[in-house]
Amino acid sequence: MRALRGAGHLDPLALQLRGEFVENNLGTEQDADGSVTVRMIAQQYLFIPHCVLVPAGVPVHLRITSADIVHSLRIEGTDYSVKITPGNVSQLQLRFPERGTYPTACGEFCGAGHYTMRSEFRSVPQEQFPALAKNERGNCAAP
Ligand SMILES: [Cu+2]
Repeated sequence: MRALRGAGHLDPLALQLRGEFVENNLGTEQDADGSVTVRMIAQQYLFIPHCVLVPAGVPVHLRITSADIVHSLRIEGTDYSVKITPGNVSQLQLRFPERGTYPTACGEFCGAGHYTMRSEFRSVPQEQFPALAKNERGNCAAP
């Protein structure tokens, strides 16, 4: 098991290069206990991945960091909201009981493109969530 990084030890400029938030580690990962972990990056003016596929009704552990400045992720129609700061991993426990599309938006004014900084969670019945191989990550574009 990899050592946990302490808060403030992520280099925002090196997210694509090494560590937990490299590109092929983003998206939805199935955990052994049936829950899932979602890793995302926020940056001016988008969330990566842009669309996150999750199974309905299971615990979702969100881990998100920023590549530049302070943002926040708000999930519309829910109470879920989390502040995202560069150098740190913000965590949030989510659950989407119903199938559906949950639009998200940045809740922290972050510049000219702030109002276009949107993404979505797509919750599908568990049996429609694709079975992922070990080390595979799911997203809306997956078959
Ligand atoms: Cu923002």
